Amino acid sequence: MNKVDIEKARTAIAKAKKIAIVSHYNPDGDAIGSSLALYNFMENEGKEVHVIIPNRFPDFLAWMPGSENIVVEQGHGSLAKKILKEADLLFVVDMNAPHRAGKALEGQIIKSKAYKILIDHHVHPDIDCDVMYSCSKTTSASELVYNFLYKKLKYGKEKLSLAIAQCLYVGIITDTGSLTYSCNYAETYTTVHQLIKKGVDGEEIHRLVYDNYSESRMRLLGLLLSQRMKVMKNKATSYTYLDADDLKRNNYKTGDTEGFVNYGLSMNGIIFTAFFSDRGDRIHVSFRSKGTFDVNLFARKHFNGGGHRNASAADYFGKLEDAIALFEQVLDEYEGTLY
Ligand SMILES: [Mn+2]
Repeated sequence: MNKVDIEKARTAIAKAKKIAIVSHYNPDGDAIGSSLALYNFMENEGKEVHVIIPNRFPDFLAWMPGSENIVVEQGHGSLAKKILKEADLLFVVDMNAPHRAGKALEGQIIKSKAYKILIDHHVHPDIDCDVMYSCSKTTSASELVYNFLYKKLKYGKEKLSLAIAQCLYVGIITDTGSLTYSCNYAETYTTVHQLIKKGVDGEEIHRLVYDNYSESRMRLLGLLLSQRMKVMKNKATSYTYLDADDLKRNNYKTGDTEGFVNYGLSMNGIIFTAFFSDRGDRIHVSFRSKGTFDVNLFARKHFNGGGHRNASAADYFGKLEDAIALFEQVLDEYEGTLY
């Protein structure tokens, strides 16, 4: 963000009366964390503000300050539409293109006459906003919200409430596996230092987020590791999958498989992994890698998806076995780079 953008953002916030904040489909800790941090900030500024997400967020985030007021488009379509129509300022966070907010919200975001500000950490933003704060060399959208408010726009630290700090902290730890990947930035630890100083209890938040799993998640994880993992040591690659029947029999709920993809990468000798899950209307695929193998490029080239160098995702419209077959087949192209 240059000086002009910073001034534009400052003016837009000062003038705004009704603010909407929107984030991506299958919202994760960073989507909810960055949205709610902005929500709590704007509410303290006396604004009328709403967070809109396309579908349900995972239960382990339901303790977060302001989460009780989140509007879920799925099931509350007309309310979401009204809020978006009336908003004079729209924040788009943790997503780089309107379609990431799902079919129903995509058109409404594009058509919205509100002043638009993007705050995101995915590469190649493909969205038309008045102010674009996009930076991929950072842990999370939540860290960017911190930078946006307290470094770029220079709001005083007295405006960093405990609630805001908790939301930002959740976003940072959930997008980095509790600061184990995508986090080699000195600046991140300075930010975390500020959040802890504000009173964030990192140990308690870790328990709330990670030691709060549903029985269905634990059953699915057991099945995944024991029967749904293929390891190709000679290609430094593994993959895991869950078919529609697996999910149904184990009472899958949104968020249950969050982070499952990482298990395929946590073996020695493996630098690339994918996790396929059959969502009925599509196969959702997540990719992870260690080091320089670029899964953003991989997802773009073969699965019409995208994301970051070490973490990306895509939706495959077809059968699970065809998605897996395509994955195995294209691995041959990476002899010499991957293995
Ligand atoms: Mn994120």
